[in-house]
Amino acid sequence: MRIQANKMKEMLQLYFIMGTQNTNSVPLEVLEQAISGGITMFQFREKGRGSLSDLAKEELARNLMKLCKIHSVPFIVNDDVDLALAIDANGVHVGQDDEKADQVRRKIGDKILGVSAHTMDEVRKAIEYGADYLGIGPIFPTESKEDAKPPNGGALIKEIRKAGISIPIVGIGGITAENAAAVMETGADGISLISAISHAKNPEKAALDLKLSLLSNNRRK
Ligand code: TZP
Ligand code: MG
Repeated sequence: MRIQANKMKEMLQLYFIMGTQNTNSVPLEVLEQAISGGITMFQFREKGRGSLSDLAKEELARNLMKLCKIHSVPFIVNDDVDLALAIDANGVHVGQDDEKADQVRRKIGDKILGVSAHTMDEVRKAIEYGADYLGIGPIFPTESKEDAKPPNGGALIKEIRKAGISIPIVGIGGITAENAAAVMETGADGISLISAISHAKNPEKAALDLKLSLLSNNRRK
């Protein structure tokens, strides 16, 4: 059975994304602290300068996933459908330049499918192709993605909601505890981020602060 939208929205609240290239510390330790701080989902995104490949990548994925399993944190693999299937991850996230979402959906069955979208056209296609959630961004400028588009994600989330589309949405790009509430106010169900946790001196505290900023947003609603 495909994941239900309300359950998906819960998982998206504080969605941490990381690969070896995003930290100078030990990835397993950073993830452990992020989990202590209250992240609700994790994406393994091993990509770009300094990233691992092949067996080393798979081994790290397995170790990070084991940690997630112990703490009941869903584990999503970026791009690499074969890896997600090989290790039986909870799902896959693909961008517009990756394998097409309908093809990924056929391969992964009922696992979670996340799709990045930057236009209303891409949003509608992703939904038609079977996305369980959309990643929309960048909301703010980011240094974690070299080929990132100009920030406009906030406007797109508002447009999606204005069109009456209720699919689970997570915002991405330059999100911090200071601006998280503004992202939620556009109509997002959660925030996803790399550096706010992976580059933090204290990743546990960083995750906690993000969590608190979401809670204070809920109180205002
Ligand atoms: N896609 C759009 S922005 C981004 C990705 C993967 C990077 C987000 O990283 P950060 O450090 O939270 O800005
Ligand atoms: Mg991708």
